Amino acid sequence: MSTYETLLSSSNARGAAYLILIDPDKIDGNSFPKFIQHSTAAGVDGFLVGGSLVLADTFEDCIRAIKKNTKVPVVIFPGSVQQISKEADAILYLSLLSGRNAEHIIGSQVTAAPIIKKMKLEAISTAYMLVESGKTTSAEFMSNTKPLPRNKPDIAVAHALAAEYIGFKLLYLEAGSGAEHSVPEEMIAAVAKYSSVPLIVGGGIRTPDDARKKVKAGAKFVVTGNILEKDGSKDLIKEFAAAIHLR
Ligand code: 1GP
Repeated sequence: MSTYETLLSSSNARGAAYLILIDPDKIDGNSFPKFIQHSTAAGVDGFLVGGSLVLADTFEDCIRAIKKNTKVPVVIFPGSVQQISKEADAILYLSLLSGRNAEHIIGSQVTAAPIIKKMKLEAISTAYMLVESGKTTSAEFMSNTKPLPRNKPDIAVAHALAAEYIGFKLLYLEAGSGAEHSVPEEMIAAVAKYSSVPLIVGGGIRTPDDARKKVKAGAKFVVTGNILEKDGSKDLIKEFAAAIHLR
């Protein structure tokens, strides 16, 4: 089974799936293996690894450390073409569809494609859509693109339909890491109504209750990052998993 199929089957079996985003710059080497183990025991369905900026020289070590301590998929969520490694199970092959910056729609993808091929890494084509969320986020600043207006679900739907017709395997509605406001439920519901492509939602989700709202609105995957850097306790992860898994 491919990693894409594994992720989808977890989401289908549980009603939705819970993904934890790991920023290699923010991990504490000593407690990290335990964190991965207890996250897995708490019911996490997969790990994403990456960031808008990865300053530390530990990207690959970080992936190895996760792989050593879990059996669930470990997928690269690249912030740049530097973030590619054969140690991962797959890579989200992102195209920043909400933006109009050709470099992030097709430029970096062309640079990365031969590297991914050589590594025999599974590429999961993902239409990445930034959504306005209050203050400027790192993703917005670094990509030099304008996010989708948060009060215009119809614009998000048009982008999602375009993504579906082009053939993307996943849609990612992203408020940005540490976003002031997460993606609005109205937008998630509108996108889920008109597009059958599985939907990932992330950015600024700080409570299990908020995570559940995203699932109820139509998210097939919910991602949390920052909040676990503040409180990475097994209890909180369990609460997130229980809120996201409808069954
Ligand atoms: C994943 O960027 C998000 O889509 C993660 O956001 O760090 O705010 O949870 P947080």
